Amino acid sequence: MSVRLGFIGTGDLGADHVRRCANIISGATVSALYNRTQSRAEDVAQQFAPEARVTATPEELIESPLVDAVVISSASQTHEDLVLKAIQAGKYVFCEKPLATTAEGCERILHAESATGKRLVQVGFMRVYDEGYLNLKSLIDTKAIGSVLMAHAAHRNPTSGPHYTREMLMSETLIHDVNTFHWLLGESFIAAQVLYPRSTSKADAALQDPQLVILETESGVLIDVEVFVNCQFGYDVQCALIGESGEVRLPEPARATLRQNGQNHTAITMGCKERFEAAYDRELQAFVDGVAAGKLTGPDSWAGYVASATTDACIRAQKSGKREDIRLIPQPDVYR
Ligand code: ISE
Repeated sequence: MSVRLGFIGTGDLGADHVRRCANIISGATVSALYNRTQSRAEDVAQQFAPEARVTATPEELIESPLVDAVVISSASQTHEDLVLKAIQAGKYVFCEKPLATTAEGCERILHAESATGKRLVQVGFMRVYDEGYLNLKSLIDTKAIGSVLMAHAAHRNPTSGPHYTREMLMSETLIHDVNTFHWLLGESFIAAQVLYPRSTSKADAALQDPQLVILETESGVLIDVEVFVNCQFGYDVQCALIGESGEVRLPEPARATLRQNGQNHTAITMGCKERFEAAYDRELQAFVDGVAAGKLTGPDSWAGYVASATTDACIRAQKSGKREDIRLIPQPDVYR
């Protein structure tokens, strides 16, 4: 039987998720849509799922008997409330990152979900489904480079748009790298520091773009991440880990090289939807399969909490200019 999905938020990424669940994911049906601007939800329904019901409120969608599971891609500030409502309704929920805008918000979700005795939430950290990252993970897990000592990463976007704030560099962008290292290394972080290189003239000076984040893990691995959201040239994600007996490096996405006019070109993707297209397909397939089996397997609320507790510390470090400690609450049993 097909899993009937209700989508809250049908903006750019939300509409893309509707498209993939209607056309690509097996075992799923798009049964309901909600968007703050209703006409947008109607257009997306028209395009990909004409049979789906467009609801007047997100609550109506969550409570609808037509919906088995909820997919949230609305604005980050709405996530916590909507996830809590889905948990209250006893429904599985896929929520785009961040799980909540603060670690305290994530804690409220951890409490509500763990009180039900089972996992209901999957967080949209799509990189853990990317083939290149999965390759890194298996090399690290099989100790191909021995114990990891340090890592270098870069997270670049071509442009950020006028709405982007200094804090969002941490809570919306860096958060992916934080979750990636949490998953790759299987450990959390104890401290964060933020350094400011010379700012680009191609973004508002108040953004202070780019920034360099230093994270320290529980076992002492040091990680530097360049976050640069107005690099101009592409959506570019880099990651290398150095161990006692070697280095592992994230491969570039497979793209043919073009030799022409005395040059050798390889295209760089320009956005996350293109760079991580296959990973988005796999994460939603995993969610639908998890709902059908009654057991979710993707990134859980604990991963969402660790990521937000860490980016909260980075935001404190942006302001203080100091090394900020990261302290986590005990991990509830349901996430072990
Ligand atoms: C956006 O929300 C994403 O999730 C992208 O992956 C990230 O690169 C971008 O900086 C965020 O704004």
